[in-house]
Amino acid sequence: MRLIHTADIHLESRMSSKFDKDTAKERRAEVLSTFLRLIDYAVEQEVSGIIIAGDLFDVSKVSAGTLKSIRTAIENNPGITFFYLRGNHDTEGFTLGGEELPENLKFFDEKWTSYPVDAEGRVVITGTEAAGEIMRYEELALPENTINIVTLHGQECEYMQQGVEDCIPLSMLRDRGIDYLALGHIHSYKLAPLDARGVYCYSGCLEGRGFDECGEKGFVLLEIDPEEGKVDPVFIPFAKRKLYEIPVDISHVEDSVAACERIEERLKNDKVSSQAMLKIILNGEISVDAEISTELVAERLSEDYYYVKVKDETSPHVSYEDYRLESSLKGEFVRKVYASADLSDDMKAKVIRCGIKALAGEEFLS
Ligand SMILES: [Mn+2]
Repeated sequence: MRLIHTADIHLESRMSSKFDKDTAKERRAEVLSTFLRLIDYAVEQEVSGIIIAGDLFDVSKVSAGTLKSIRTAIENNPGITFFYLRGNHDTEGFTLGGEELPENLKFFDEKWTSYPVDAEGRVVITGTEAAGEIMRYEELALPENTINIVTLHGQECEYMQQGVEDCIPLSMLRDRGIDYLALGHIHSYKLAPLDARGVYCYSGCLEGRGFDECGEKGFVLLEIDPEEGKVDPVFIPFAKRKLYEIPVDISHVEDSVAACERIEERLKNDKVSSQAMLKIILNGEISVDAEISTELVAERLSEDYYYVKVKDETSPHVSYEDYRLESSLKGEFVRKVYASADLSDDMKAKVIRCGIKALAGEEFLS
């Protein structure tokens, strides 16, 4: 038997502070599309159930279009049961509007609720939406002889802690008969032992929604053998796009074109897909005379990659020796700043970089 464990899809997430308007809009459609593709995958792999361990939605008001797409996908696949545990970002979601809910959509509430997955009841999914309440852990009672999957949404902690929202105290879940603890809330995949019998796992999100969610994203496929009493979790990378934050050292580079070449070389070496979303951090020491435009670099790289953002974290380097004998105004300026006792070396370099640009008649930028 197969189950899927997913979480933190965050449908309809605005992402407006992360990307430009058009990219955010396209990304919202991609997140929904990937979730629907997950259901197609479940059909192909003959998966019996999909556990959604919280944060299916990101906003309190879900658009009718998104709700309808999800409802239809659930209704069209009666062979798959959807176990939907609401997280801190979810709202009433489907229950709004008073329409009858699909039979293959199961909810959890404040109390522990259990659902058998197979007809014989050998595999049972149990969950509560009140992960932060200590009482819930004291009440948990699971049979010894079934495969017990428990789902919760919150932050793993060793002990119950004050001030941690939706704290999941692992110490209270050990030796309670759990085979697989399907968690949501943390957006990166993590699988670790719980006790001698079981493991706990965060599936992570399905798609990265910003550069704080870089790397491989996907879900967990559970291969379950009820005869042997075995649960085998496998992480399946599934995101349409990967996000990367890549620091590139552009020391001694003099212009934007050369900077692009250095970056492209790095991206080719790292085998970064043209479908990726990239945040390039320029670092290293560059000459105060160098002319590097982050806008131009981003624009050029956008020809080859889906989305590129460039941040300049280089530090200016001044070869004072070059200016020592220069009789121009520029030489005089550099020598004056260099001789200043009140400025740090870094500040001197920054002042010189601005001054040289101003003397060249350019905008005073930084
Ligand atoms: Mn989340």
